[in-house]
Amino acid sequence: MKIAKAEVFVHSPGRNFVTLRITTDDGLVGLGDATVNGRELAVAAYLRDHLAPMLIGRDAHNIEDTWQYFYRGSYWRRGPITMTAIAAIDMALWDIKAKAANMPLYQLLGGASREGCLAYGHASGREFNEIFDSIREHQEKGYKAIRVQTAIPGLNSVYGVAASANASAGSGSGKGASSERYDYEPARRSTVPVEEEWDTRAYLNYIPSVFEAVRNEFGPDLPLLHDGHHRLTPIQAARLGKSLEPYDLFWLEDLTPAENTDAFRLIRQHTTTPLAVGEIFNTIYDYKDLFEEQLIDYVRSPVSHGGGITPLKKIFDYAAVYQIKSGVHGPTDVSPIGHAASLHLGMAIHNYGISEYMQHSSDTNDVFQPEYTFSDGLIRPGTSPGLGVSYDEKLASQFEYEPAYLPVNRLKVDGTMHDW
Ligand code: GCO
Ligand code: MG
Repeated sequence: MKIAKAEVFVHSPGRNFVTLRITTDDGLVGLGDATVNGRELAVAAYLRDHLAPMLIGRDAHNIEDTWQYFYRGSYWRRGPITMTAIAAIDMALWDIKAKAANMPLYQLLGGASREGCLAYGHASGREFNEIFDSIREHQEKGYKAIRVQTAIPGLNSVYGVAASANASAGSGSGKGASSERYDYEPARRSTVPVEEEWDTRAYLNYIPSVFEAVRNEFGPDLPLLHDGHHRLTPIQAARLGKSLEPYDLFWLEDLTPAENTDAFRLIRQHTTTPLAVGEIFNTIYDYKDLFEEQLIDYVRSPVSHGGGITPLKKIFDYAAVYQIKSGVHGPTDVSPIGHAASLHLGMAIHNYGISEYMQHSSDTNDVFQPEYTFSDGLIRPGTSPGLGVSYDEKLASQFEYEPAYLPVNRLKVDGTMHDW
């Protein structure tokens, strides 16, 4: 089963996605998600110009060897662009192998360890009542765990907070729904990023009151999560973890800039709030010390940014040694192919924890036709062979790529560039 074709598509059904399609000489097709939000064309070029020609003629069955060939063989290892490109190849080859075996992918990865994968949704609001409504809306849609993000008094806009109350989760429909989603998850279409302001003191002082209000309104049972988006220093993160302990969070995510993993030692000394990190990590080496010193509780890497199914399975197995679980990144900039890949892996591993699941717009779903379903808090993969996702190239080509960027932050007090 030789690889005959490797094509790269960059289109924008709802938002920008980079998609790899590998076809074998016997006609099997595998899909890979190569999307890096705001840097799409860099991955597309890396794949199209450098990796795709080397794929032609390789045996599509030899997934481990192909992964090592691109990881070890390139000399230039690691990094989000490289690893996302390799991840897309890996995903597509697993899709093909599962189709050749006539099985949904999770069967090849060890079979189902659970009925479905617990998912959390995103609630947000500008003030308490809006947050409560958004939580209720998510509960009505079936979510059993909810991330809560809030506006901060004195700041114009805060990343991760819906611009309007009706821009939160939902199935959405038509192009209007897609553009609303841009406000919610602000990768705005523009040639330069929008600039937002940030004030850590205001954030730290305000946030405990939000979780106190949410707990008073919804009681002790609802699992609540929160994302810090890398904006704190280690001691500020420690303070946040400690101040939120009375509200029993499921996790606090990305409190400090991710490259300084030493920060977790300090944070961990001060708080029992569980910690999640890794959505911008791309190899096992990013996690090694965090695992061995038991400094985190959840691994955030999705298949698409963690190098593929092949290495992420190893990362999860390594995490299991330390009772650390998966908590995979699942925003809308991970395409349905990437979601499906993480989902199949999540079905199979023992140490599954939770997945983020922001629902895609109808334009996105029309192009990718994902088979997975969401109900009663769980996402379930379909039953068809492979990943259970397809790609309608003709429809996709109607949505042209347009540059879109995450916002950048400057400190409100003096305009200094701040961390993501
Ligand atoms: C999350 C995130 C996202 C990312 C975005 C980057 O869902 O937890 O932090 O909102 O910022 O996916 O592309
Ligand atoms: Mg995050």
